[in-house]
Amino acid sequence: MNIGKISHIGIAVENIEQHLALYRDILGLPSGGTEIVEDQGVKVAFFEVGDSRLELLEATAADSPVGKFLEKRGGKPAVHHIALCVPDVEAALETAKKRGARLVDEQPRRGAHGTKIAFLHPKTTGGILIELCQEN
Ligand code: CMX
Repeated sequence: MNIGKISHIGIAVENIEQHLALYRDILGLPSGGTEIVEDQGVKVAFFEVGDSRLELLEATAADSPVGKFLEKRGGKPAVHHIALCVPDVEAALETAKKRGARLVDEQPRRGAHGTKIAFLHPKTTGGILIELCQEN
């Protein structure tokens, strides 16, 4: 599958603004600003950590994946997914499927910053939502 590195770790929060004090001010991580990803029903904020990033995810609709995830946890922030960099997301999906993973996305979708992304279902990945992410 040729995984290069961790692209980012997604953390679900109810309100991104309320968490800037930690990630931007206390930890002092450089921020890439915020972006709405319509396709995924989220507003995201990225913080650079070396070559990888932390991604805060705020739901833009209650029935979106992040909205449902937070509702189940009583609104408490929690790690939502781990994103792994792959050079070719279509090829990685095909390999993952052949090796027994259930795909959430049969075809890649558009992620933040123009990336191509696709998810593997947590039911077949030990309860951890894994995103495959092609950054360019
Ligand atoms: N991590 C681990 N398990 C998760 C999960 C997550 N992030 N999200 C949902 N689940 C689990 C639920 O706990 C539930 O488990 P149980 O059956 O044991 O209770 C099960 O998956 C089904 O949960 P659900 O709330 O009924 O949700 P759906 O089946 O409707 O959807 C999923 C689950 C994974 C298919 C959906 O969340 C999805 O499509 N995720 C991929 C897209 C996404 O998460 N986008 C947001 C991020 C976008 C970005 O980074 O840009």
